[in-house]
Amino acid sequence: MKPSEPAGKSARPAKPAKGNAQDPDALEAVTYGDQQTHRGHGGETRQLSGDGAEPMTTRAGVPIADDQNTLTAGERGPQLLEDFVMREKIFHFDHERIPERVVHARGFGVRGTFETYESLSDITCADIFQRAGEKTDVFVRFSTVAGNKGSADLARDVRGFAVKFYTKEGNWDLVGNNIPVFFIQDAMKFPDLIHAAKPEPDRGWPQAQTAHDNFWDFISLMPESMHMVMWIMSDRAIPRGFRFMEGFGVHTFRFVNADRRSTFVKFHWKPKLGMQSVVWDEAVKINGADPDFHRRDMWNAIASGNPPEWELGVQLFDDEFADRFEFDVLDATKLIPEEQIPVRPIGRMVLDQTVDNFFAETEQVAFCTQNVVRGIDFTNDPLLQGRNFSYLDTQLKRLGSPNFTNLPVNAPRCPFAHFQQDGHMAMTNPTGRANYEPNSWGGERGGPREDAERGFRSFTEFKSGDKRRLRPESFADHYSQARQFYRSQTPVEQTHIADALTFELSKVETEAIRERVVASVVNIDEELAARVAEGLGLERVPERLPPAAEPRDDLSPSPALSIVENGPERFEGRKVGVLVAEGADHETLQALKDAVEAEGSMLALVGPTRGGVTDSAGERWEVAERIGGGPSVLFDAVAVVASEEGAARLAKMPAAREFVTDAHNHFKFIAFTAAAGALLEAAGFGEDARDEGYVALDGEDAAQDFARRCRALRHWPRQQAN
Ligand code: HDE
Repeated sequence: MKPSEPAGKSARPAKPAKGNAQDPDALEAVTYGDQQTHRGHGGETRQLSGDGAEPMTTRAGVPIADDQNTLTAGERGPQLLEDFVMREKIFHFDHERIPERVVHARGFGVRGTFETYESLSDITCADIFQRAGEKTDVFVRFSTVAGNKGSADLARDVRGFAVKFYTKEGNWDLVGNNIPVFFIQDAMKFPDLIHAAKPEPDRGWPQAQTAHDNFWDFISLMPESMHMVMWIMSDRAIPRGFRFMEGFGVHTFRFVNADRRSTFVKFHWKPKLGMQSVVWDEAVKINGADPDFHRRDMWNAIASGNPPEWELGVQLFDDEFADRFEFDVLDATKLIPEEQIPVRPIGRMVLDQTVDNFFAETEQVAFCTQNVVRGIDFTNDPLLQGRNFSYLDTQLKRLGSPNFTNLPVNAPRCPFAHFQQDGHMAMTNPTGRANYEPNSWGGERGGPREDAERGFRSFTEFKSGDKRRLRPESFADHYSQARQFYRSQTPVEQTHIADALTFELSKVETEAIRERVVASVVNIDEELAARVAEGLGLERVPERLPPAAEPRDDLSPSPALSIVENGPERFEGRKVGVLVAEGADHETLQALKDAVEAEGSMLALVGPTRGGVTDSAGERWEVAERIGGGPSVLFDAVAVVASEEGAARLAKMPAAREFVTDAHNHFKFIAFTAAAGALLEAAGFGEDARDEGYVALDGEDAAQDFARRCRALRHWPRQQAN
């Protein structure tokens, strides 16, 4: 394999053009050479000269003289079977696809480094956590769950957050999500859950959406899913980008130290840029305007030298806590509130490299929950145990060979040696005489040996019992934490949950299903159920579904569960979209750019053409998006900078009016020059309709004030005022 190239090597650094922070992915200057490979008429192809390029070859390494025309007998004659160049090319093309992942098909992978803060040798002997400052390569794949590989990024969905650590003692895969709980308690129900969420089998839709009968039918009959349902109806399911998401290992794992002492552990990833989500209407529109919004956001952040960063934190606890905790720590539909066990930061991860090739890495990366290393172990969580079978199994189906660990993205970066051999694409067969053990061949011929000292040993835990199919009683409470989650949200977020439930259930055609879900919600919060019932036009709130265990009312709210409560302190890493017209005021544009960049954010101009605009001082600014192609949903905050004449022109453009209308409806901060007022008015936001989220760019510090205000991300009082 080619050694991995440093970040940004393939994507050229951004041109220092004013006002446009986007990496233009500049092309090298190209010239048309005189190396014409056409043969006769019709087959004419303009070739780039490709100075210094290596010769193109077949897969057998034979240089190719003509990549344009098939071998034929005579100018207009039949093609010849002997044309191995053409046959090989088509043969390989025919086999380019592999099965997409049955879940998490749409993903985006990036590379980076994990750095350990301090030695954790007292709690785990995992090599990665022994030395402060230890750096470990990682590969991370973010994903949505329900949609196909080509679905849109902003689906209302859980996001996968899978991390492969290439440690010095083997690969450790922490295959998590951006939500700390799961729908089901037993892996046995996973195929049902996914079937219900995916397109319905007779009609083949909907794509990447849970807003349909089958999904809600299943949910209404599986009360254990209701805690997770609160999360997927919340803003967590429509993140602003991967960079703004938390990640969770979900299950309770074990750390095991050198003395074989075990500590329970739950893993958390905390984004340095803080959490952020979009609003639903915005998500729907982003899917149309830029279905690749999340992957583009990540790519651009890395290419522009702003790699995203997360802290890895752990909640550590012992048997005594597990016994006294209100719920079973083996139940993946429950979390441990951070207020009960604080998250202790143990390291940081910086993702600073895009992949060289999407298929080779992102598509072929094979995460396996079974990949744990010495010092990290499983618990008896039935979901985790089921996953340990599924992930290995699924790789064979997708990658087609038990040798998938030979692929560079999956291969350990530490020495490895075993007697496993052969199979499709065997590349690392043992080389000595022995391919079995025990053997009496010495030295290199004898091959590897077990290592009782350094080898992985399962934590010894005594368990016995009758062989039965039984859900533990301790898993029976399905509603208490759903209620705790809902009550830990701010009113703004509670409204989003009520709206999301109403939206999703409105798409359900069968009234009985709609009612059954609301009947289940009654167990969580009656007021929420009443809001949804009203939104659906139900005559009354249905009788609650009888719960398996009475929901508790005594769990304290957990502020850590709210996104709005835990907003970032800075506007860093965000993007301001500035709607401009020719002749926009130079000073204002410059002040805005300086202020936004001082916050660590980017400014992108949206103008009449991609050709750029000239400001009042005659200076040329690059335009990142054409009006109509760059709606305000693509930005975190917006500004309108235009002269009177320019604003009058903008006011006549539906896309420009919509730019402002959407920004207003999505509660964004809106800065504007006095002259731009004409556009605001045309969009229906005359002076009387403007709230505190509007910032007039009139005074000396106005631009700075705007940038500071943007730290709140959205002007939520506008939502509350509606
Ligand atoms: Fe997965 N899951 N899962 N899952 N999962 C897969 O493995 C499965 C679950 C998660 O970016 C599959 O390689 C079962 C929980 C992520 O490549 C498959 C159960 C959590 C990814 C599979 C679960 C996850 C997957 C499909 C119930 C969060 C994407 C392709 C017991 C902790 C990894 C593949 C990537 C992928 C099975 C539940 C996260 C089919 C049986 C809980 C992030 O093996």
